[in-house]
Amino acid sequence: MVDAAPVTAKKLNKFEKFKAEKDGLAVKSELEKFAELGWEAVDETDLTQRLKWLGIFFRPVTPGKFMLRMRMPNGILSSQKMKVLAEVVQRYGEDGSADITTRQNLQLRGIRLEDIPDIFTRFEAVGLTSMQSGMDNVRNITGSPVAGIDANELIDTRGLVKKLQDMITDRGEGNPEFTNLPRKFNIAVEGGRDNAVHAEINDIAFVPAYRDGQLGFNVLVGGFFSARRCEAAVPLNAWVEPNDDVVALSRAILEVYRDNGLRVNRQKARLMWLIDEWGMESFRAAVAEAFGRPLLSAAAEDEIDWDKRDHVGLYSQQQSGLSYAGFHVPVGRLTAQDMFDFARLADVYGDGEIRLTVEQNVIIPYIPDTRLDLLKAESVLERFSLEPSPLVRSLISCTGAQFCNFALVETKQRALAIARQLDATLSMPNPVRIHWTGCPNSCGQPQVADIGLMGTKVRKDGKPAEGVDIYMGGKVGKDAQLGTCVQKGVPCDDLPAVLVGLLTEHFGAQPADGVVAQNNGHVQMTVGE
Ligand code: SRM
Ligand code: SF4
Repeated sequence: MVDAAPVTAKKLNKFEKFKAEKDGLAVKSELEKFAELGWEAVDETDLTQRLKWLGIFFRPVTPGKFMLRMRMPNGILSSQKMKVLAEVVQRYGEDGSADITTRQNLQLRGIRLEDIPDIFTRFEAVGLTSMQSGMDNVRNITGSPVAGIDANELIDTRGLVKKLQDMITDRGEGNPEFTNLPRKFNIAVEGGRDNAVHAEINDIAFVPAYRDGQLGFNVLVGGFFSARRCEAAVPLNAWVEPNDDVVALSRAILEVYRDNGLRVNRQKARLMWLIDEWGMESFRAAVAEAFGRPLLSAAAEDEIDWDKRDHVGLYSQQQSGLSYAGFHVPVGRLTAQDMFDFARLADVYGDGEIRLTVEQNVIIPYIPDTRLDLLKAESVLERFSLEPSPLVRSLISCTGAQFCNFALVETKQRALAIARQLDATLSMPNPVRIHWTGCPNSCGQPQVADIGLMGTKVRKDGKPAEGVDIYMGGKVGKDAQLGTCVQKGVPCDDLPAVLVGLLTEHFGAQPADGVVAQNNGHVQMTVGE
């Protein structure tokens, strides 16, 4: 193995320096004090950085109104948990809302620091945690949103994902073993045939594969997006049984990364940079050593052989007589009332369970088929449709300028307005996956989209304006592939017309009934329509 160059304290980047001075987890014992002091009096690094170790994000865009990022292993929560989260959001009135994230998780908005001790007490009572959900920690661990209910599933990932989270966070208490990684870290465990979790964009991904007739997981490593570089995960050439070995191997990879990952340049600190520096063979050897036994070589092929499903609509479960309902949540945004409504639907129609998807939607499982007609008559479906129009259906958006200080453009509201406008004008043979992301950090995953839109600054009519770079070619599910940038610097005001062109040329869009085609069959759409 190539030794990583010794890093002197002087060479460490500023994040490494403040982490070395005081671990992020240390602020856990100071929350009461911070609550008494008020946010203005909290040390700046504690306020703007270390609190993120507990999932508490200071928002420079809305100072004093924090974002709280939860953990939802495998995207699953109970109606009881959802009600607690809704109550938290409700107390902040108009400032309170929640977003379903691209890692099948929830983020709460409008939170006041003085309420955090009480909020955490309520979380503990129902088994919720926000521990280690930000900064140099492992993010929410994703799994198939239909684990345990999908008739065609290969491995039920729910228990494994929960065990992984418990290991990494010491059951939500905070685990100092893994609070000082060189950078953020993503793990996904796929148990189905359709790669519902976007395995290819995770630092570690487990994908189902048969080895000598036995079902387990092939392991991929190093997938990530950043402003500087985006890479799909590559095979570790390893296979594990679907048991505690998943946890042990993840621990081994995390230890190797923690102890050897590059910490000088933060832009080159994600796992793939270490794999590049060492070469895959040396990396694999180090992982095997940490694992404590030789790694089994990967199965020749994995079992991902379906197109990716979005789970929106009604579907039969593997349990006979039961169905799950996939509700479309426009750009993932929920009010407190919406959260109470989903909790009620889960209690009244299902068995109290709620699931979230990486498409920022909600699934309610275990609905007796005999109750489906009643469910379909619910007025909630006017907001959260089971049959949304094709472009709105597959729309994803990151947070954007409303709350995120990295954002170069407003995303969610604009994304929704344009998609609705296009749905009204075009007839689409199939849904087209449009992903919006407000800046090159790529939280909205434009590289996995049919059409990805990445916020940028442009000039229009000689004046600065909001614009996007356009990505195309993202393929998900079987043989997933990342898309690439095909057009730079399109002003957002011109975007509807540009999208009509792309949708017509590449995705079979036709003018909707009553809309007149112009320009050689293209639907003409003018700015501000
Ligand atoms: Fe992200 C940073 C939001 C998924 C890549 N991301 C941020 C911050 C924390 C920046 C900040 O402090 O403002 C954003 C918080 C804004 C806010 O107020 O909501 C933010 N990221 C999000 C979410 C909420 C987008 C969404 O609307 O769904 C997603 C939360 C997931 C979760 O539940 O934990 C989110 N972020 C992603 C993903 C997608 C994924 O994981 O599939 C990526 C690309 C994949 C990856 O990480 O490899 C992503 N976020 C980033 C990066 C670039 C990382 C890098 O290596 O450079 C940053 C910036 C950073 O870490 O320095 C970032
Ligand atoms: Fe913020 Fe940029 Fe991430 Fe969007 S992509 S949430 S704008 S950091």
